[in-house]
Formats: sequence, structure tokens, C-alpha cells
Amino acid sequence: MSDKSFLAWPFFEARHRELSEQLEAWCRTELPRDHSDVDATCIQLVRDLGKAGFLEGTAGEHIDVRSLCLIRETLARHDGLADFSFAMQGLGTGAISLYGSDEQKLWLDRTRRGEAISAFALSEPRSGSDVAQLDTTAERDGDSYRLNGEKTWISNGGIADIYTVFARTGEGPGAKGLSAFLVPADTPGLEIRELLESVAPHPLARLGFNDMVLPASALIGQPGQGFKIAMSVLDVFRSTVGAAALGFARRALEESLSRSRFRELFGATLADLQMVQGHLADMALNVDAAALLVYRAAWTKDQGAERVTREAAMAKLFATDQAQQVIDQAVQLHGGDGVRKGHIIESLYREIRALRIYEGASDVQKVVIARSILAEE
Ligand code: COS
Repeated sequence: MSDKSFLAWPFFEARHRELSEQLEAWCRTELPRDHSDVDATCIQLVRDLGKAGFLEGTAGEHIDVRSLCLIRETLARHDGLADFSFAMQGLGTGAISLYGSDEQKLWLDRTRRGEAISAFALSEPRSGSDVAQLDTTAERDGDSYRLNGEKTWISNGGIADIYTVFARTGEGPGAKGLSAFLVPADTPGLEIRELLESVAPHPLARLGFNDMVLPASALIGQPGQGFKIAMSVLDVFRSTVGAAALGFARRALEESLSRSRFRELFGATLADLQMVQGHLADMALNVDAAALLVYRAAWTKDQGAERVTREAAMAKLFATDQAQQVIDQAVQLHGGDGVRKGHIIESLYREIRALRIYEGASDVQKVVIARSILAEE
């Protein structure tokens, strides 16, 4: 049984505890899923999560970040692909929730019901961490825009029904000349150039935009606002990446605790050995510290803070880096089983790695934190 004592922390309300219980019950009957065809599994997971009502809070005027974090943490503990399917529905529509027109927001009913899948298309071959130098262009042409360029590492690429695409519109230099667009997947000119495989497979693609014509109504927010839109979406969703890492770490700790209690060696159990106790203590400490940072960031945003850039960066940086350590210790405590293909610990070891890279690599989070504290008087 997973440790739920954190739900008594003052960050949470009764509705969060209810949500956690309902989702836990759903996970016990629905997860884990077969990962042999990740595209088909993700499509089905989005449909099922939508039908069960768990996508309801991923989009809209008021996104409750604590609920998003609780859901990601719980799903990640049971199945990384379920967490991924859930997370992308929020990230892919975040710009529409925060800045979209009424017409664009009509898509949100479909994404919340799990009937449409969404994707966030920001990264490019030449610009991952340095968003301000992206090369994709959107040239104004009368009442429309003409999009040309390439995006890569796009989660849900190939299975998404809508993409939020960031492109250079040139109102100003660098970060001041970007805009965001809502691109339905059936728009002529969208090409899936390559399906990308990773250590923890999920739908991932390199996309091309070949002279794609979009109506001016596809613009999300104002021209030139794209960088700010991307950053404020990341402000909301970065702490949820920390929450997913926390879920993976909790599972690693749970598995390690149960193994330590029964595995016998040197005439005792693993749990009797002080060296093992040291590992377990470090793991538990890092899990609790990560949870505090994740839910501090989520709670701060839910209280109405305009920017949670520093809190979200700290939550993501600490939770993902520490989850990597916790899972590595779990591998050590599981011996050969920890690296056996198909074992839960082996899959956690693969699942955690990308979280220290996507939605802002650990090194970028350090830059964000340092700039933020240096800017304070
Ligand atoms: N919310 C709102 N506005 C923000 C913001 C935020 N979180 N962060 C920055 N801005 C604003 C700044 O205030 C600044 O506006 P002014 O020029 O009006 O002052 C503008 O945006 C430019 O900011 P900055 O100068 O900090 O931009 P940089 O190009 O130096 O980039 C980093 C900053 C590195 C932090 C940014 O590029 C980043 O987060 N990179 C990682 C991207 C990422 O997560 N990629 C993964 C893609 S999704 S898998």
C-alpha cells in the first residue's frame, strides 16, 4: 500500500483526497497496460481516462495544479504510459486554456472527454533549451499565415488531433518575435517526417511544415506573444513533471521496502542491514522533500500567483534529479532483477531519464532559479 500520509498536508483539500482515492481504485483495475504498441495504447488510455472523467481538469479557465500533480503522481506509480497520456492532454492545450479565443476553446471539450489528442510543438532540431532562437516561420499573407519549418521530439506526434505550434512571426528580435498557433492535424502541409524511438517508448515524432496555410484565427493570443505563452504554459506544467518523477520514485521505494522485508542474506533480511537502512532512509527523505517542493509549487499557483517560475523550476529540478537517484538505489537493492528486462524497477530506470530533459533540462532549471533569485531585491 502506498504512503498517503502526505494528503493530510495543508496543501490539500477534501476534494483532493477524494480524487486520489477514486483514481487509485481506477488504476488498480485498469493499469498497467501492454506497451507493445505505444500509439494504440496511448490513444486508448486517453479515451479511457476521458470516459472516467480524469481529464476534466486538464484544460479550461481554472486549472487546479494540485489535482494535475496528484493525478500524474498516481498514474506514474502504476504505469508510465498512463501518466504520459494524461500529461500531454494538458500541455498540448495549455496555450488554448490560458490565451485561446472562444472558438479555439471549443477544442477543449473534446480533449477533456478524451475524444481529441493534443500536442505541444516547441522544440526544433536547432533549438531545444534556447527557445528564443527557433527557426520555424509563420509569414503573414493577407488573412492567413504561411508556416514553414521543422519541429522535433514532439510527444504525441503522429497521433495528435491538434498541435500547439510556436513559430517566428518577426514582430521583434529573438523572444519578442514568436507567436503560437492552433494547428489541426488534418491541415494540408503537416508531415510526420520521422517516428522517434526512446529508452521508454512513447509516441514521439519529428514534424515538417511545408507551406502550410493557416487562417489568422489560428493565432493563439497576440502576435509576438509566443515566447511568453510558451513560458507561462511551462510554468503551470513543469511542477507536474516533478509530480510524475515523484510517482516513479515512490514506486521504487515501495518495491525496495517490500523486497528488503523478505529477502534473506547473511542470516538476516536486507532490511536488518544498516547499509540497506541507509539507502532506504535516503530514498524516503528524497521522496518527501520532492513532494514538499512539488506541492508547494502547485499550491502557490492554485492560490492565484501570476508567476511560479522559481517554485516550478525548483520542483521539477529536485524531484526529477532525486527520483533518478532513488530509482538507481532501488536497482542496487534489487540486484540482477533491477536490470532484468520487463521488471518494474528496470522500467522505472528507463522511464525517469527523459524527465530530466524534457520541458526544460535540469541545467535550464538552474538558470531559471538563479535568474529569479538574482532579480529579487
Ligand atoms: N512567464 C512569463 N514571461 C516570461 C517567463 C515566464 N515564465 N519567463 C520569461 N518570460 C519573459 C521575460 O520576462 C522576458 O520578457 P521581457 O523581455 O518583456 O522582460 C522574455 O520572456 C524573455 O525572457 P528571457 O530573457 O529570460 O529569455 P531567454 O531567451 O534568456 O530564455 C530560458 C530563458 C532559458 C529560461 C527559456 O528559453 C527556457 O525555459 N528554455 C527551456 C525551454 C523548454 O522547456 N524546452 C522544452 C520544450 S517542451 S518539451
